[in-house]
Amino acid sequence: MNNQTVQETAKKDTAVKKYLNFINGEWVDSESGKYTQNTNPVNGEVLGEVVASTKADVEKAVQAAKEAQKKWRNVPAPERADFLYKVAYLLKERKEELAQVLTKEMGKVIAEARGEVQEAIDMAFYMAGEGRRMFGDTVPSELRNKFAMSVRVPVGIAGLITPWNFPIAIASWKSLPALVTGNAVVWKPASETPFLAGEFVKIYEEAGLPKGLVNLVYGSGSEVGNAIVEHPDVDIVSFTGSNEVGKKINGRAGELLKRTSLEMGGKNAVTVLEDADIDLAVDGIVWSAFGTSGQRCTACSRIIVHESVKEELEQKLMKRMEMLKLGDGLDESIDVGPVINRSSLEKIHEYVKIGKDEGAKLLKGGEIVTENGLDKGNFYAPTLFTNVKSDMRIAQEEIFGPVASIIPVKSLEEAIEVNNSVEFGLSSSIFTADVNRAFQAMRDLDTGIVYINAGTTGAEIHLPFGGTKGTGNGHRDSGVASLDVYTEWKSVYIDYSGKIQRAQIDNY
Ligand code: UN1
Repeated sequence: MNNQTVQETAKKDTAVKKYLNFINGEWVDSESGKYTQNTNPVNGEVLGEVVASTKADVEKAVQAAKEAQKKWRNVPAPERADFLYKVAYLLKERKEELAQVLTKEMGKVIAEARGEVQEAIDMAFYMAGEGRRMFGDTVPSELRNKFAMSVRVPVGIAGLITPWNFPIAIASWKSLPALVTGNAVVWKPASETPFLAGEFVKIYEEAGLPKGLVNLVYGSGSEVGNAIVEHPDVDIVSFTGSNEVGKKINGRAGELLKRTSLEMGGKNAVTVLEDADIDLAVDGIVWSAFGTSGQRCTACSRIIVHESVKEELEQKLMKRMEMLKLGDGLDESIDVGPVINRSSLEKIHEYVKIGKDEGAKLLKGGEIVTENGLDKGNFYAPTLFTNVKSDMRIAQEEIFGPVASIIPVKSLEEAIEVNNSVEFGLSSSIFTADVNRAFQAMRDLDTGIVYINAGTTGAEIHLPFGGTKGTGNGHRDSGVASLDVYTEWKSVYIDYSGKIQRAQIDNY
C-alpha cells in the first residue's frame, strides 16, 4: 500500500458513518441540515448519524412515489416479482453482513439477528411467488352470456412506519407485498435502527427497482411520521409500534378516510397444564420470555400454570434462568443482549417496582445489570414474578422487556379466561399432552396466533401475522392476507350477449 492509500483508508475508517434519505432513486440530505446519532445499546458507542428529515422531505418522497407508481402499476406482476427475486438473492448473499448491522444497532444476539434476516429472505421469495398468483375469483354470472371475475388492483402509495425490534423482518412484511401488488412506498424506519433500513434500501436499489418506487425518509414520528399520515396522496398507512401512536394514526387516518393496517401491543401468555411436559414448557418459556430481551410483540410475559405443577415449574425456570448469559450479542455465547435504550430500561425497572408494590413475589432478577463491564449498556436481568393476580398491572400492561409473571390457576377454563382477560390479543400458547384440551384451547384462546406445545414466538411468514382486540385493527402482516392491505378489489363483468341485461330482474 502506498502512503496515499494508507491515508485514504485511515480517513475512511475515522469518517463518521452517515446515512441519507433515499428519494427518487438518489441518496439525499434533508433540507433540515440536521442529524441524529445512532448508538450501540451494548455500550453507548456512536455508530454514526442519519439525517433528521422534515415534512418537505416527505413531500418530495411522495411526489417521486406518485410518478413511479403510475408506470409500476402497469408492469405485469410476474415482471414486478423479478425484482423481488433479485432482492431475495441479495438479502441471502448479505445475510451475515446485515445480521451484524442489526446486532450492533439494535442489540439482539447474533443468532436471532440471522434469524430475522432469514425472515426477510423468506418473505422476499414468498412475495415474489405472489407475482404469479395474486388470485382473484372467477365465478359464474347469474345471467347468460356474461362473465364475472374479481381482480386485485394496487391502492397507490403505501406509507410504512416500522419499529426497531424487528427492523428488517417487519419492513419486509410491509414493503414486499406493497411492491409486488403494484404500489410505491414511502418508508419511515424507527430512529433506533436506521442503518439496517439504509442497507435494505441499498438492496432495493441494487436489484434495479425503478427509481421513486421505494423512498426512505429518516426522522421522528412527530415530523416525518405525521407528514406521511397527513399527506393526501398517501393511500394506506401500515404501522407497527405502540398502541398510543397506533390510536393517534388511526384517529387521524379515519378523518381522512385513509386505510390503516396497525400492529400494536401484546401481553402474551404461555399456559402450562398439569399434564404438560414441564421441561419442554420451561424451554419454551425461557426462549419466548427472555429471547430478544423480551422485546418481541410476541414475547411471553405471562405464565399461566396449573397450581399442581406451579412449584416444579418455578424451580425449573429459575434453574434455567441461572444459565442465561448477558452481554454483547456479537459474541456467539451470549443468550440475552441489552434492551434498546435507557428510557426502556427505566420503564422496565419501574414495572418491576410496580409488581412488588402490588404484592407479587419476585423470584429472580428485578435489577439493572452493571457488573462484568455491562455498565455502559442497557442490561436488565431476566426477571420472574410469581403469585401474580390476573388484574395486577404487571399482568395487564405491556412491559417490553425480560419480565415474566406466573399466574396460578385451577383449570383449563380458568386459564383461558385469564389468557383472554387482557386488552391485547396477539399470541398465546399452551403446553398439554391432552389432544382434546389442546383443541379446546385452539378454539377458545382469543389471540391471532396460537401455539400448541411451543412458546409464543416464532411466527412464519407464509401465515398471517397479527392480533385481535387492542393489538390491531383487523389487518394482517405477511402471508397472503397481507395482499389485502395493499390492494383494492375490482369486480369486472363482461357481457357478451349483445343486449343490456338487467341483473336480478331479467333472470327472474
Ligand atoms: C414482533 O415482535 O413484532 O413471531 C415480530 C415472532 C417473529 C416476529 C416478531 N417471527 O416472534
